[in-house]
Amino acid sequence: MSDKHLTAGSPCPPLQPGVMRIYSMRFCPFAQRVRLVLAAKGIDSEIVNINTHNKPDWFFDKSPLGKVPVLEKDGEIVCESAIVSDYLDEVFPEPALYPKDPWKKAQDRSLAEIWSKVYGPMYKLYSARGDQQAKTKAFDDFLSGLDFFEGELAKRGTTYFGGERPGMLDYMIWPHSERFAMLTILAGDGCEIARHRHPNMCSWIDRMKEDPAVKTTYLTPEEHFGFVKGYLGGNPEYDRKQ
Ligand SMILES: N[C@@H](CCC(=O)N[C@@H](CS)C(=O)NCC(=O)O)C(=O)O
Repeated sequence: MSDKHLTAGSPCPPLQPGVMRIYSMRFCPFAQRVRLVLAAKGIDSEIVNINTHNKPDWFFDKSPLGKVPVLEKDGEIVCESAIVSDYLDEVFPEPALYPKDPWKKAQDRSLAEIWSKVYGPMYKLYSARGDQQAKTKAFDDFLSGLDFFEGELAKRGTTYFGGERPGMLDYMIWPHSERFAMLTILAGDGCEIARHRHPNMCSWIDRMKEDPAVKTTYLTPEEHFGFVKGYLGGNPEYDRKQ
């Protein structure tokens, strides 16, 4: 399947029986979560990219909220990145991405929700543009959100949130973390995370970049910036290769 993003007017590609299809978008961090889980487990699937600014009408039959990612199989759908990822983990148990202990598993799922304390302010920083006060507030909130994860990693005393290898929580929070390096390009000097405040998170980022699943979905800060710049200007370039 071509990785071109389908827009209004594009026909829906025919679905083959038994094939798992993911509706995705190259720059969507939530769709990237699912693609990371697929890569970590070596799961075969078909990726159909959707232009989320100009969606084909039929996409709303797949995704009532109109959002990617969506998993479709034999005409049935499941949406929401965390739910799709958990489904994949249950059906393809190797390698296990969650702790066996139900309490610890529930805690990791809570942390994946708490991650919005990091990416919420990040999105505000994207849209603050020239408003210095909004920018400072968003960046402070972003750093405070990150403090929580810094403390959690220190408490666990492991390289990854998942232990000695990345687990589900690592893959749920990686896509936004991959975009941290773009913040300086987007919002200017000073908008970067510093090793003196977030030493564990900085080392975690370095180690995650070496993970084979991360490598398969990785985009550079410049590629992310190119998309976000177009998005903020009302003209996101979904298909552009840098
Ligand atoms: N909570 C959803 C968020 C997904 C999401 O926000 N996807 C964006 C792209 S990054 C989207 O499809 N937006 C299109 C729209 O809102 O119309 C998840 O985790 O799957």
